[in-house]
Amino acid sequence: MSAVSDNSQPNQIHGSFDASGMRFGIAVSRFNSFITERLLAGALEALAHGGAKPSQTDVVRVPGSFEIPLAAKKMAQSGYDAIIAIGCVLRGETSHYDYVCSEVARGVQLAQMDTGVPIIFCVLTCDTLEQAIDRAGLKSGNKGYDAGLAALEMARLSHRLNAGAEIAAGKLPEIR
Ligand code: INI
Repeated sequence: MSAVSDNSQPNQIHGSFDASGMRFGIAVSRFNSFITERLLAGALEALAHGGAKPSQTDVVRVPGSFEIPLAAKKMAQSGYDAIIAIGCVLRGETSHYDYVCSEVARGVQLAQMDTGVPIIFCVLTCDTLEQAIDRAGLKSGNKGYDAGLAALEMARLSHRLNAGAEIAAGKLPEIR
């Protein structure tokens, strides 16, 4: 029986924040563009910090958050390494808010599970405009920037997990 050395450790598989060789797609809602354009700027800043050139990213605009899942899914099917979904839903006087929130979250998750491409969820769901402003670069940081970092990390991690067979065999391949 082969003995495993006492100090052997499991392989650690993780992403990184290096954009080299990656293509990113961003689906942005025009509804509440005062907020979503700030989130977009944050996401682009994070991608640039990862080394992404502007030509590595395509930005697609959709009317509202409800339209994000379809655009994100079509982008995920067309060769991007990660997608960022950006929207902002503000609670109104009717139940419309609840339908838009639940459908955009459900649709984005379905799209990423169907395609196997990471889709980062950067859709703010807030009770007030003030809460949204805080999360779009004021008191609570910029959630778009956080989404950009998540896209970098998940794009790389996804490539590494796609090479899972070789990793399982202990042969770490040249992973881009
Ligand atoms: N879309 C948003 O992105 N945010 C909102 O706050 C919002 N509200 O409040 O109505 C909103 N509605 C539009 C919706 O996303 C669709 O574009 C529309 O219903 C057409 O399908």
